[in-house]
Amino acid sequence: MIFSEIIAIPKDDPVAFTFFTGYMAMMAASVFFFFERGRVDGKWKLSLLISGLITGIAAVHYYYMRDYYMVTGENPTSLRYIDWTLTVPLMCVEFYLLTKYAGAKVSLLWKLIIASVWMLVLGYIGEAYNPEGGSTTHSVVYGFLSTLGYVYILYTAWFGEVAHLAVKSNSGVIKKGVRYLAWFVLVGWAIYPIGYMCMPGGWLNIAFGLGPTNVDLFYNIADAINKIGFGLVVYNIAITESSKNKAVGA
Ligand SMILES: *C/C=C(C)/C=C/C=C(C)/C=C/C1=C(C)CCCC1(C)C
Repeated sequence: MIFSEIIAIPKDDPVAFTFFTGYMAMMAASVFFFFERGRVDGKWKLSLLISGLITGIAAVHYYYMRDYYMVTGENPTSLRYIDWTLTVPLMCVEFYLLTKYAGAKVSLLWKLIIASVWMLVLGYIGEAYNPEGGSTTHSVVYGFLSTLGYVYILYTAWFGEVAHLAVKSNSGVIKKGVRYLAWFVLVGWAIYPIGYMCMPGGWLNIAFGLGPTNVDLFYNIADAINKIGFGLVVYNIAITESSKNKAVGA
Protein backbone atom coordinates (compact mmCIF):
# COMPACT_ATOMS: atom_id res chain seq x y z
CA MET A 1 0.00 0.00 0.00
CA ILE A 2 1.38 3.31 -1.04
CA PHE A 3 0.33 5.10 2.13
CA SER A 4 1.88 2.58 4.46
CA GLU A 5 4.69 5.03 5.17
CA ILE A 6 2.25 7.60 6.46
CA ILE A 7 1.61 6.71 10.04
CA ALA A 8 -1.84 7.82 11.08
CA ILE A 9 -3.37 7.83 14.54
CA PRO A 10 -5.74 4.87 14.94
CA LYS A 11 -8.86 6.09 16.67
CA ASP A 12 -8.73 3.34 19.26
CA ASP A 13 -5.17 4.04 20.34
CA PRO A 14 -4.99 6.61 23.15
CA VAL A 15 -1.24 6.15 23.47
CA ALA A 16 -0.68 7.18 19.84
CA PHE A 17 -3.01 10.10 20.44
CA THR A 18 -1.01 11.34 23.43
CA PHE A 19 2.25 11.00 21.49
CA PHE A 20 0.83 13.17 18.74
CA THR A 21 -0.87 15.80 20.90
CA GLY A 22 2.15 15.81 23.19
CA TYR A 23 4.30 16.70 20.21
CA MET A 24 1.97 19.52 19.15
CA ALA A 25 1.59 20.93 22.65
CA MET A 26 5.34 20.92 23.30
CA MET A 27 6.01 22.64 20.01
CA ALA A 28 3.37 25.30 20.59
CA ALA A 29 4.69 25.92 24.09
CA SER A 30 8.20 26.45 22.73
CA VAL A 31 7.02 28.99 20.21
CA PHE A 32 5.18 30.78 23.00
CA PHE A 33 8.17 30.87 25.38
CA PHE A 34 10.58 31.99 22.66
CA PHE A 35 8.33 34.83 21.53
CA GLU A 36 7.44 35.97 25.03
CA ARG A 37 11.12 36.12 25.88
CA GLY A 38 11.18 39.53 24.23
CA ARG A 39 8.68 40.90 26.74
CA VAL A 40 10.54 40.18 29.98
CA ASP A 41 13.45 41.98 31.67
CA GLY A 42 16.98 40.97 30.77
CA LYS A 43 17.55 38.94 33.91
CA TRP A 44 14.60 36.70 33.07
CA LYS A 45 15.40 36.06 29.44
CA LEU A 46 17.61 33.06 30.17
CA SER A 47 14.83 31.44 32.24
CA LEU A 48 12.39 31.73 29.35
CA LEU A 49 14.95 30.45 26.90
CA ILE A 50 15.40 27.37 29.09
CA SER A 51 11.61 26.87 29.30
CA GLY A 52 11.47 26.95 25.51
CA LEU A 53 14.40 24.55 25.21
CA ILE A 54 12.77 22.06 27.58
CA THR A 55 9.57 21.87 25.55
CA GLY A 56 11.51 22.12 22.27
CA ILE A 57 13.77 19.18 23.10
CA ALA A 58 10.70 17.23 24.17
CA ALA A 59 8.86 18.10 20.93
CA VAL A 60 11.67 16.64 18.83
CA HIS A 61 11.75 13.49 20.96
CA TYR A 62 7.98 13.13 20.75
CA TYR A 63 8.19 13.28 16.98
CA TYR A 64 10.55 10.31 16.99
CA MET A 65 8.92 8.48 19.88
CA ARG A 66 5.54 8.49 18.15
CA ASP A 67 7.11 6.99 15.04
CA TYR A 68 8.93 4.38 17.06
CA TYR A 69 5.78 3.44 18.92
CA MET A 70 3.65 3.31 15.74
CA VAL A 71 6.15 1.15 13.89
CA THR A 72 7.17 -1.28 16.64
CA GLY A 73 4.28 -1.06 19.12
CA GLU A 74 6.90 -0.95 21.86
CA ASN A 75 8.01 1.58 24.46
CA PRO A 76 10.54 4.04 23.04
CA THR A 77 12.57 3.63 26.24
CA SER A 78 15.93 4.91 24.97
CA LEU A 79 14.45 8.00 23.32
CA ARG A 80 12.41 8.64 26.43
CA TYR A 81 15.42 8.60 28.71
CA ILE A 82 17.57 10.65 26.36
CA ASP A 83 14.82 13.27 26.40
CA TRP A 84 14.63 13.24 30.20
CA THR A 85 18.40 13.29 30.67
CA LEU A 86 18.44 16.56 28.75
CA THR A 87 15.26 18.16 30.05
CA VAL A 88 15.26 17.26 33.76
CA PRO A 89 18.69 18.86 34.38
CA LEU A 90 17.36 21.91 32.54
CA MET A 91 14.51 22.02 35.04
CA CYS A 92 17.15 22.03 37.75
CA VAL A 93 18.68 25.04 36.00
CA GLU A 94 15.30 26.76 36.29
CA PHE A 95 15.34 26.25 40.07
CA TYR A 96 18.86 27.60 40.20
CA LEU A 97 18.10 30.68 38.10
CA LEU A 98 15.03 31.53 40.19
CA THR A 99 17.04 31.46 43.41
CA LYS A 100 20.28 32.87 41.99
CA TYR A 101 19.49 36.44 42.96
CA ALA A 102 18.87 35.31 46.50
CA GLY A 103 22.39 33.84 46.59
CA ALA A 104 22.10 30.33 45.11
CA LYS A 105 25.54 28.86 44.39
CA VAL A 106 26.51 26.74 41.41
CA SER A 107 27.03 23.86 43.87
CA LEU A 108 23.25 23.78 44.38
CA LEU A 109 22.78 23.37 40.65
CA TRP A 110 25.27 20.49 40.55
CA LYS A 111 23.67 18.70 43.48
CA LEU A 112 20.28 18.86 41.76
CA ILE A 113 21.72 17.73 38.44
CA ILE A 114 23.59 14.81 40.00
CA ALA A 115 20.46 13.71 41.88
CA SER A 116 18.38 13.88 38.70
CA VAL A 117 20.93 11.96 36.62
CA TRP A 118 21.12 9.32 39.36
CA MET A 119 17.32 9.06 39.32
CA LEU A 120 17.24 8.68 35.54
CA VAL A 121 20.17 6.29 35.07
CA LEU A 122 18.76 3.88 37.65
CA GLY A 123 15.27 4.21 36.19
CA TYR A 124 16.71 3.45 32.76
CA ILE A 125 18.46 0.31 34.01
CA GLY A 126 15.17 -0.69 35.66
CA GLU A 127 13.26 -0.40 32.40
CA ALA A 128 15.74 -1.20 29.66
CA TYR A 129 17.24 -4.23 31.39
CA ASN A 130 14.02 -5.65 32.76
CA PRO A 131 14.35 -9.38 31.89
CA GLU A 132 12.04 -10.90 29.28
CA GLY A 133 8.60 -11.38 30.81
CA GLY A 134 9.39 -8.96 33.60
CA SER A 135 11.07 -9.26 36.96
CA THR A 136 9.55 -7.76 40.07
CA THR A 137 12.83 -7.83 41.96
CA HIS A 138 14.60 -5.99 39.17
CA SER A 139 11.90 -3.37 38.83
CA VAL A 140 11.60 -2.79 42.59
CA VAL A 141 15.34 -2.61 43.29
CA TYR A 142 16.06 -0.07 40.55
CA GLY A 143 12.81 1.76 41.17
CA PHE A 144 13.76 2.17 44.82
CA LEU A 145 17.32 3.32 44.08
CA SER A 146 16.02 5.78 41.51
CA THR A 147 13.51 7.15 44.01
CA LEU A 148 16.35 8.19 46.32
CA GLY A 149 17.39 10.79 43.73
CA TYR A 150 13.79 11.92 43.38
CA VAL A 151 13.39 12.31 47.15
CA TYR A 152 16.56 14.38 47.32
CA ILE A 153 15.21 16.85 44.75
CA LEU A 154 11.84 16.86 46.48
CA TYR A 155 13.46 17.60 49.82
CA THR A 156 15.62 20.38 48.39
CA ALA A 157 12.64 22.05 46.75
CA TRP A 158 10.36 21.85 49.81
CA PHE A 159 12.64 22.08 52.84
CA GLY A 160 16.24 22.40 51.66
CA GLU A 161 18.34 25.03 49.95
CA VAL A 162 15.86 25.97 47.22
CA ALA A 163 13.11 26.58 49.77
CA HIS A 164 15.40 28.65 52.03
CA LEU A 165 16.65 30.78 49.16
CA ALA A 166 13.12 31.42 47.93
CA VAL A 167 12.25 32.81 51.36
CA LYS A 168 15.43 34.90 51.35
CA SER A 169 14.60 36.37 47.94
CA ASN A 170 12.22 38.86 49.57
CA SER A 171 9.96 38.57 46.57
CA GLY A 172 6.44 37.27 47.06
CA VAL A 173 6.32 36.32 43.40
CA ILE A 174 9.46 34.18 43.58
CA LYS A 175 8.39 32.61 46.89
CA LYS A 176 5.04 31.64 45.45
CA GLY A 177 6.53 30.55 42.12
CA VAL A 178 9.11 28.27 43.74
CA ARG A 179 6.36 26.79 45.89
CA TYR A 180 4.36 26.05 42.74
CA LEU A 181 7.36 24.33 41.19
CA ALA A 182 7.79 22.31 44.38
CA TRP A 183 4.17 21.18 43.97
CA PHE A 184 4.93 20.12 40.42
CA VAL A 185 7.83 18.02 41.72
CA LEU A 186 5.63 16.50 44.43
CA VAL A 187 2.50 15.76 42.40
CA GLY A 188 3.42 16.02 38.72
CA TRP A 189 6.68 14.09 38.98
CA ALA A 190 5.01 11.39 41.09
CA ILE A 191 3.10 10.30 37.98
CA TYR A 192 6.35 8.88 36.51
CA PRO A 193 6.89 6.12 39.09
CA ILE A 194 3.23 5.16 38.52
CA GLY A 195 4.02 4.66 34.81
CA TYR A 196 7.20 2.79 35.70
CA MET A 197 5.28 0.31 37.85
CA CYS A 198 3.13 -0.68 34.84
CA MET A 199 6.00 -2.44 33.06
CA PRO A 200 6.01 -6.24 33.13
CA GLY A 201 6.85 -7.37 36.66
CA GLY A 202 6.05 -3.95 38.14
CA TRP A 203 3.67 -3.63 41.07
CA LEU A 204 0.82 -2.15 39.05
CA ASN A 205 1.34 -4.75 36.35
CA ILE A 206 0.93 -7.48 38.92
CA ALA A 207 -1.84 -5.88 40.99
CA PHE A 208 -4.06 -4.44 38.23
CA GLY A 209 -2.77 -5.97 35.02
CA LEU A 210 -1.64 -2.62 33.66
CA GLY A 211 0.87 -3.10 30.86
CA PRO A 212 3.57 -1.48 28.75
CA THR A 213 1.20 0.84 26.86
CA ASN A 214 0.13 2.32 30.20
CA VAL A 215 3.77 3.19 30.83
CA ASP A 216 3.73 5.55 27.86
CA LEU A 217 0.27 6.84 28.65
CA PHE A 218 1.36 7.97 32.13
CA TYR A 219 4.69 9.32 30.90
CA ASN A 220 3.07 11.34 28.10
CA ILE A 221 0.47 12.88 30.37
CA ALA A 222 3.08 13.65 33.02
CA ASP A 223 5.44 15.22 30.49
CA ALA A 224 2.77 17.59 29.18
CA ILE A 225 1.79 18.65 32.70
CA ASN A 226 5.33 19.06 33.97
CA LYS A 227 7.23 20.50 31.06
CA ILE A 228 4.59 22.98 29.96
CA GLY A 229 3.36 23.68 33.50
CA PHE A 230 6.87 24.31 34.84
CA GLY A 231 7.51 26.68 31.94
CA LEU A 232 4.28 28.57 32.55
CA VAL A 233 5.08 29.07 36.24
CA VAL A 234 8.52 30.42 35.34
CA TYR A 235 6.91 32.60 32.67
CA ASN A 236 4.44 33.97 35.20
CA ILE A 237 7.21 34.87 37.65
CA ALA A 238 9.24 36.52 34.90
CA ILE A 239 6.42 38.59 33.48
CA THR A 240 5.12 39.67 36.90
CA GLU A 241 8.57 40.68 38.13
CA SER A 242 9.24 42.52 34.87
CA SER A 243 6.04 44.55 34.96
CA LYS A 244 6.70 45.36 38.63
CA ASN A 245 9.98 46.97 37.65
CA LYS A 246 8.34 48.89 34.83
CA ALA A 247 5.71 50.29 37.17
CA VAL A 248 8.45 51.58 39.45
CA GLY A 249 10.21 52.97 36.42
CA ALA A 250 13.30 50.86 36.99
C1 LIG B 1 10.31 16.19 31.56
C2 LIG B 1 10.54 15.01 32.24
C3 LIG B 1 10.46 14.83 33.59
C4 LIG B 1 10.09 15.93 34.54
C5 LIG B 1 10.74 13.51 34.08
C6 LIG B 1 10.73 13.14 35.36
C7 LIG B 1 10.95 11.80 35.69
C8 LIG B 1 10.87 11.26 36.95
C9 LIG B 1 10.55 12.08 38.14
C10 LIG B 1 11.09 9.83 37.07
C11 LIG B 1 11.12 9.16 38.22
C12 LIG B 1 11.31 7.72 38.42
C13 LIG B 1 11.23 7.27 39.74
C14 LIG B 1 11.08 8.21 40.91
C15 LIG B 1 11.32 5.82 40.10
C16 LIG B 1 11.09 4.90 38.94
C17 LIG B 1 11.89 5.32 37.76
C18 LIG B 1 11.57 6.74 37.27
C19 LIG B 1 12.80 7.17 36.49
C20 LIG B 1 10.36 6.66 36.34
